[in-house]
Amino acid sequence: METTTSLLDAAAAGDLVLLDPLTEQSLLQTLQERFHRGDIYTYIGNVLISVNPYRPLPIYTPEKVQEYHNCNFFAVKPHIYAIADDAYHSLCDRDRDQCILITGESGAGKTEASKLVMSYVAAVSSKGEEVDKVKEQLLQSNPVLEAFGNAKTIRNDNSSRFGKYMDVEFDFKGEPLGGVISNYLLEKSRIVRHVKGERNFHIFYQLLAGGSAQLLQQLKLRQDCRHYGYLNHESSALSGMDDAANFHAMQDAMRVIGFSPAEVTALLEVTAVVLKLGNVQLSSSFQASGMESCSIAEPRELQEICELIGLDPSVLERALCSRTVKARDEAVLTALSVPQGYYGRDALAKNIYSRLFDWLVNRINTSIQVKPGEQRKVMGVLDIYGFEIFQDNGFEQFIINYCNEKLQQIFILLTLKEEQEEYVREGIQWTPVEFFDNSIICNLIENSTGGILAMLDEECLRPGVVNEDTFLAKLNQLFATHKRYESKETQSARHIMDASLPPRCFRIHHYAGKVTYNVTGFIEKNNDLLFRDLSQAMWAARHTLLRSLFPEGDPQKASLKLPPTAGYQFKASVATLMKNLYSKNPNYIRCIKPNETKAAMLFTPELVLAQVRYLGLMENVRVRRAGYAFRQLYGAFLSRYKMLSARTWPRWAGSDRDGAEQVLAELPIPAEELAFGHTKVFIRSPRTLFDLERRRQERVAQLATLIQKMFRGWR
Ligand code: AOV
Ligand code: MG
Repeated sequence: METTTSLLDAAAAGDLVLLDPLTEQSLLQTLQERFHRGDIYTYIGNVLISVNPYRPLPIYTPEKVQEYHNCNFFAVKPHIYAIADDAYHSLCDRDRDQCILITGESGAGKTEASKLVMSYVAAVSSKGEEVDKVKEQLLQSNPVLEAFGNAKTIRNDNSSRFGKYMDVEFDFKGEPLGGVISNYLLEKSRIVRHVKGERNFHIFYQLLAGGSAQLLQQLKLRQDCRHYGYLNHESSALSGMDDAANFHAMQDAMRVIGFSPAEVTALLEVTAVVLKLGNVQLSSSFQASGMESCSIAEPRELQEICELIGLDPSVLERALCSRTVKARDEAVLTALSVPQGYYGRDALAKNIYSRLFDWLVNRINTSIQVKPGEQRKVMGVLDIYGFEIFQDNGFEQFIINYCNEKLQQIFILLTLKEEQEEYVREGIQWTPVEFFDNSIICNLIENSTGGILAMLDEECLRPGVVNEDTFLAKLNQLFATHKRYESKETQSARHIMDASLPPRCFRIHHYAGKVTYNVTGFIEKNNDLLFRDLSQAMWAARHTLLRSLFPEGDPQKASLKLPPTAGYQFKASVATLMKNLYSKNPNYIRCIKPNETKAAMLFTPELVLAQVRYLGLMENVRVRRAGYAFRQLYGAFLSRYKMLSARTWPRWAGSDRDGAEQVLAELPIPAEELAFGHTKVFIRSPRTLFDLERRRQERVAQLATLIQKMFRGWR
C-alpha cells in the first residue's frame, strides 16, 4: 500500500527523485501515467524530462507564462517554462552565464523545446521599442534557418539537418541585447540525394509553392516540383505542413531581421541556381583522339543559370566538362568522363548551398550582434540534430552521432560526476553510484593520434589511389579488440557469426545503441573537394553574393594548400562548443520520443525504456537520491532563511554555518533530510525545501504586517 502512495507522490509532485521504490518499471510507469494525463514534463531534480505529445497542448499560453514567471521552482507543475525561468533568474540575479542543453533522438522535440525557451525568455524580459525589436529578430531567425536547414526525414517531418548553438546576450538588467548563432556541419549531401520518403531542404518546396508567378519567372523556375531532379517526386507535399504559408512566413522573418529586398532576391537566385544545376544533363561524346569526354546535353538550363549569375555559359560549360591538371608547371585541360562531370556538378551544387547557408547564418548574426564593449551575460541554447539510426548510415550519421556522444559526455561529466565529486569535496558521506562513462566511445572516434577521424584524415591525405577499403582495414587492425568496435573482420577473428553486419561496414556501440556505418563515401565526404575550375568559374560570375562564396576561385589567391577536412573541422568546432558549455551553468532538457509513428499521445513502453536506459535516467535519479536535491552556501542560506529563528533574526553574530544549523534545528525536519558539508548545507528532498520556502513566505508576510503596524504606531 505504501508503495502505491509513494509512487503517486512521485507522479503527483512530478519529480522522479521521490519515486519509491525506484525501478525501471516504476520510473517508466510514472512517465506513462503522467503522459496520459497530459503531463509531458517531469523532473529529476533540476533536469527536465520532456515526452513529445505530438499534438498541440494548451500549456504555452500567455497566462501560463505569467504563472511561471517568478514562480517558486518547486511550487508549480514541472514545465519547460520553469527551467527557462530558473535559468533566466540565475543569469540576472546570480550573474552566472547559463546554457540550456537539449538532447534526445531525432523527433524527440528538441527544436520545439529550444523555441519554447526562447519565446519564454522573450516574454518575461522587459519591454520597450528597442528591446522588442531585438527579441523579434532573435525569434525570427528560426523560420529562416529552418527553411534552409531543415528537411523531412523518415524520423521527423521537420528534422534539423544542422547543429545550432545560439548565445543570447543580456545587459545587466536582463534585457536582451542580441545574440550570436553558430552552426555545425549542414548535411549537404541531401541537396543531391535523399532516400525514398524523405525530402530535400524545405526551402525548395516553399519557394515553388509560395513564390509568385512573377518571382518564379524572374528566377527562371517552374512551379512543378516534379520538374527538378534534385527534388523527391513522390512525397513533395507534406500533410500538416503548408509550404506556401511557410514561404511567406520566412520572407516576413527576413524582413524583420533586416534583409534588404536585394539581399532576399540574391539569396533566392542562388537557391534557384542550386535547383537548376540538378537539371543540367551531361552526355558523352568522343574527341578526335578517341578519348571519351562529356558535354552539356541540353544547353537551356545551363544558359538560364548563367543568366541568373551573370556568367558566360562557355565558362561554366568548360568547368563542368573539363578540368585543369597541373603537369610539370604546365596547366593542361583534360576532359572529364560523364560520371566525373556529374560528380563535379553535384559537388558544386552541394558547395554552393552549404556556403550559402553559412552566409545566411553570418548575415543573421550581422543583424543581431551586440556592439562590442557592452557588458553582457549570456544564455546559450543548444539544439543539434539528434541521434540517428537508419537502415543505411553514412558519414553524416557518423558525424551526427559523434556530436550526440559528446553531449552525453558533457551531461555525464557535469551532472553525475560533478555531483559525486561535490559530496567528496564537502566531506559528506554517501555511497558512490556506478554510471556508464562514454569517454571510451568519444576516444575511439576523436583521439587525435589513433581515433577513427584521425585515421580517415590520414587516408585522405595519403598520396596515390585512396579508397575506403584500406581505411576500413586500418580500423580493423587498430580496433581488433576494442569493446565498442565491430566489423565483419573483427567478428570473424572472434569467431562470431553475424549476418546483420555486411561487408564495407563498421559498427560502433554508441551510448544510445549500436549503429552500423557503411564506409562508402567517407573519404569523398571528408575531403569535400571541389575542382578548382568550378570555384574559379563561380568567382568569375558577376553575381556578387555567389561570387563572395568562392573566394578561393580568385586565380590570384589560388593556393595549393588543401583545406582542412570536414571531419577535422567538425571535431574542432565541437571542441570549441564543449569548452564554451563547460564555462556555463548547465540546464538540461532531455527529450523523449514516445513512439515511432509520430502519433498523438501514443506511448510505446519498450521504445521509451530504451531511451530511459541510454539517457541514464535511472543513474541520474540514483545520484540525486543518494545525494540531495538542493544545496546552498551557508552564507546565502542563512541570509534567506534567518528570519525563521528568533535567535538568528535580525542579526546573527556567529559563523554562517552555525547560523544555518540553528535555523534548521528549530524546525521539524528529520535529521536524514539534512547534511552539513564544509561550505554548504544540503537538503535531501524538494519537499523539505518547499516546506522551508512556505515558512519563509509566511514569516515575510508576518514581518511586513508587523512593520506596517509599527509605522502606523509612529504616525
Ligand atoms: P527534434 O528537433 O528533436 O528532432 P522537433 O522538435 O522537430 O524534434 O519535434 C518533432 C515534432 O514533434 C514537431 O514538429 C512537433 O510536431 C512535435 N512536437 C515536439 N514537441 C512538441 C510539443 N511540446 N508540443 C506539441 N508537439 C510537439 V531532429 O531535429 O529530427 O533531431 O534532427
Ligand atoms: Mg530539431
